[in-house]
Amino acid sequence: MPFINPIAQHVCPYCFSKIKLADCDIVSSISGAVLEPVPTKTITKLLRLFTKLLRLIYVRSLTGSKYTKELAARRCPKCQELLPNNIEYMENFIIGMVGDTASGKSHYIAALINALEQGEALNGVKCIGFIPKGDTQVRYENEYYGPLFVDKTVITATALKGDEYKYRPLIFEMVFAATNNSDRKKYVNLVLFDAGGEDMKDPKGMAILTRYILKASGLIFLVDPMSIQGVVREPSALPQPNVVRASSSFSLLYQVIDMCRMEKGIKPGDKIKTPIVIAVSKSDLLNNVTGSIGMQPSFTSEPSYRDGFHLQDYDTTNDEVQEVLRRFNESAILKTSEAFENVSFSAFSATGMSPDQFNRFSSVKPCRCVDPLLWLLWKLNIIEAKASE
Ligand SMILES: Nc1nc2c(ncn2[C@@H]2O[C@H](COP(=O)(O)OP(=O)(O)OP(=O)(O)O)[C@@H](O)[C@H]2O)c(=O)[nH]1
Ligand SMILES: [Mg+2]
Ligand SMILES: [Zn+2]
Repeated sequence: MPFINPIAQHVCPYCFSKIKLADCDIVSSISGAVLEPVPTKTITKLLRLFTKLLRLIYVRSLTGSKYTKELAARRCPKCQELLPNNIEYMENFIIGMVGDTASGKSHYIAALINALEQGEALNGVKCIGFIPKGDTQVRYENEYYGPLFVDKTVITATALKGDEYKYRPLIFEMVFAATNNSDRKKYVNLVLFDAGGEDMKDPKGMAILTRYILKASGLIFLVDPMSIQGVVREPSALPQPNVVRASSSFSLLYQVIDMCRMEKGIKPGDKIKTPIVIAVSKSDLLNNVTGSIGMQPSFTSEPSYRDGFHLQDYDTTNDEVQEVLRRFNESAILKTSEAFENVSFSAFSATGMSPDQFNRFSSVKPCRCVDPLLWLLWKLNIIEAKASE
C-alpha cells in the first residue's frame, strides 16, 4: 500500500483551498454515501484525540477492491467537491483560458484536447500517460468533441447553467518519463478551466466566478483577430467574420494584471511571475491580411511535434505574432504584456475556417493548438524543449 504523507498540503482544483488529505471524508462516487467520515464531535473526546494523533501519522490509501467498487474519493472539506483519486501523488497545474466573449476559448479547448489525445505531441515530449479524471472525458465528449468534431457545428457560448454556481475544470492526469536532466518521473494533473467571457469581463466576475485566473499556474490569453482594429479595417480580411468587436482585448489584460497584483501582493512596477501566452485565435482569418503586408508566417502551418517541442520554431512564430500585432496597430497588447515576467506570443486556429450561415463547418482543421500549452509546460519545468539544431 503506498505511503501517503499525512502533513502534506494539497490544492483543491475546484476551490483552490489548501487541504490535508486526513481532513477529507472518504465518499462513494456511486451512491454519495460517506464511507469513512473524518471524526467529528459526535464521538468521545478520548477517541477524537486518538484519531487526531493517528491522522498525523497515517492517511488511508484509496486502493483495493473495497474502494474501487464504490469509486471512492476524498471530499474537499471546504467546497465538498470530490477530489481526483490521484491527488496524493500529483501536482496540480491549473491552466486558465482568458478571453473576451466569442474569442474562441471553447473551440480551442476542443481542438487542444483532441490534439493531445491523438498522441503525437505528447509522445514527443515524453508524456507516457494521459488519462482524463472523473467525469472529464464524458464532459469533453458531450460539450466539446461531439459538437465540433462529430456534428461539425459551432459549440454554444459558455455560461453557468441553471443550478450551477461555479465553473468545473477538465482534469487530465499526465505522467512524464525520466530524462537525462531529471532522473524521476513527473506526475502532473493538468487542470483546464474554460468559462464564459461574460463572467470575466468585470472585476466582480473575475473575483468570484473566474477566480481560477488568479490562481493559475499558467494563462492562455486569447486575442480575437476581430478585436484588432487594423485587421478589421483591412479590405482583404476575408472571409468577413460575423463578430466584429468594438474594443481591443487589452482592457481585459489590464484587468487580469490589476487583479493578479492584488491577489498576490505584487507592487506596481514589479512583474507577475505567472507565465502567460498571448495567443491570437482564429489564425485562419489572418491568411489574407498577412499576405497584404508581404508576410508569409509559419504560424499558419502545422509543425511536426513527433520529436518534441522545438524552441526555435516557437520563437519564430513568437516574433511573427508580435510583428502582426505591431503592423496592425495593436502594440498596446505588447506594452501591457510587459507586466509579466514570462510572456510569449502564439497564434492558432481551432477550426481552420469560419462556420457557414448555418453554424456548421465543412471540415475542421486545427492548426498549432498545442503550441501555447507546450510553451507553458516548458516554462513550468515539466517538459524539456529541443534547442536549435
Ligand atoms: N474562423 C474561425 N472561427 C472560430 C475559430 N474558433 C472559434 N471560432 C468561432 O468563434 C465563435 C466563438 O467561439 P467560442 O469558442 O465559442 O468562443 P468563447 O471564447 O468560448 O466564447 P464564450 O464562451 O462566449 O466566452 C464561434 O462562432 C466559432 O465558430 C477558429 O479557429 N477560426
Ligand atoms: Mg466558451
Ligand atoms: Zn475544494
